Amino acid sequence: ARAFSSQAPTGYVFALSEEQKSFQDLARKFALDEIIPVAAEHDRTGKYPTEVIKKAWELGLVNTHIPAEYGGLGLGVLDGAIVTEELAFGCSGIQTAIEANGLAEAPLIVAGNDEQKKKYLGRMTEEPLMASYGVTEPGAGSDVAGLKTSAVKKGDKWVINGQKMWITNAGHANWFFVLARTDATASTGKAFTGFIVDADTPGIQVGRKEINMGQRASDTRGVTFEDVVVPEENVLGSVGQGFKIAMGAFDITRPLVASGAVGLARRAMEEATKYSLERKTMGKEIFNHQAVAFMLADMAIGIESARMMVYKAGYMRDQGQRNTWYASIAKALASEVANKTAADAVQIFGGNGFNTEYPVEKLMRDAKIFQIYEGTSQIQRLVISRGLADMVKA
Ligand code: CS8
Ligand code: FAD
Repeated sequence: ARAFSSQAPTGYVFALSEEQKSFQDLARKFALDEIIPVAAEHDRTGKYPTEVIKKAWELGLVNTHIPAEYGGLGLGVLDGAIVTEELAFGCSGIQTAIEANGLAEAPLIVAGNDEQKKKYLGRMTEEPLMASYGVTEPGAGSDVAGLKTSAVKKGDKWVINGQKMWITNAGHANWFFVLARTDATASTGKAFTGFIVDADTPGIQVGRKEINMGQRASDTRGVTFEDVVVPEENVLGSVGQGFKIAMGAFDITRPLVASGAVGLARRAMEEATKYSLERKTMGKEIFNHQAVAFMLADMAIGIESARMMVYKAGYMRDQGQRNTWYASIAKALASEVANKTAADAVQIFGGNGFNTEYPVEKLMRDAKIFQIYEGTSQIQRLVISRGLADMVKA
């Protein structure tokens, strides 16, 4: 029997491993040296951060969860969350561009066969390429089952027609994951199929870069598919399985999106704390007005709790446990913490907070999307409340 020792953890383990700490240090240094100096400029111009992504790719900070047999580092979701928090601390627009690769790759990790993984994940580790996850459409975002893009089998090929909207990295993608309806009458769980589609396939038209409120370094576009021919070998999993594959991807990426929100919130908290220790009113630093100090304390409460949920949701996925419910809790919580923290940081900066010369107005604009993409806060609550009903029924 194992001897009980105070060194041997018997319950929850809250410590990061040495490897996790070294990734955290690497990503933190990268954010400070390479992201923060250029973030405001990318925000202002909307220029895609190709150079930053290339450098991050060289250091292994992109595509972190591609398995080792396909050339990646094979990091877990929790490991990825540690990296993502640091990148988002630097700029969540640049972090989203990087993480959208992880989202495009997730359906392949969930359901791809060896050939598909070798071909499409392998190339991501050989060159700094981008990829996109194409599910949302102009008429269907929250209601994935309402999407209209269709794929019809013709001989040994599939022909895709339809329109996708809000696709991150679309203007730079080498390939797309595309979810399309393949059965007009089957139930949701059997009606859709996931495809890997090379971006240079004839019939694909990528729209203009959308001008968004925040995360302006990231590239978001509509994509039209007109008689796009895809070979049978690019069907992911089996025909009809696509909805579950697309949802399964979120089990990996919602904790990571939540982690991005934590990183943004931590940046806002640090900026606001520094500022509050310098700015004086009524004869003292505003930090020493309790109304201000308590706003900062609330930021810490939110950030520490949200990070715990991120780590738990990531850890569960890494252990092979179903984490959908926890991923939704992490995503809903972290995105709300990010929005409250960024708005309060602007408040603490006063008039300066409203000005583009200071860093916090960008954080407030960047924060909003965390409550919308990868499932809105309402959709997370739908998942969470349905889970509650299932628990009571079980
Ligand atoms: O439609 C679902 C939903 O999640 N909607 C939100 C959509 C969303 O999150 N979109 C994000 C797009 S990507 C994006 O924004 C990128 S942001 C930029 C990059 C950022 C950096 C990473 C829903 C509303 C939750 C559910 O829809 P319903 O139509 O009610 O379907 P259900 O009845 O729940 O499910 C149908 C079948 O699917 C199975 N299912 C559901 N969830 C899962 C998971 N894994 C596996 N299978 C799943 N998680 C479910 O069990 C049903 O199967 P049956 O066999 O029919 O019983
Ligand atoms: P709608 O679904 O029309 O929702 C409108 C409002 O109604 C929301 O407040 C919503 O919460 C609420 N609502 C809807 N249904 C319900 C319900 N059943 N109960 C309660 N409230 C409800 N998608 C991709 O596929 N790939 C990407 O890479 C990608 N990147 C994105 C990047 C950006 C910058 C943006 C803006 C979006 C991106 N998206 C992407 C799409 C994103 O996931 C959707 O915008 C999001 O899921 C919401 O869908 P919608 O915009 O159609 O809103």
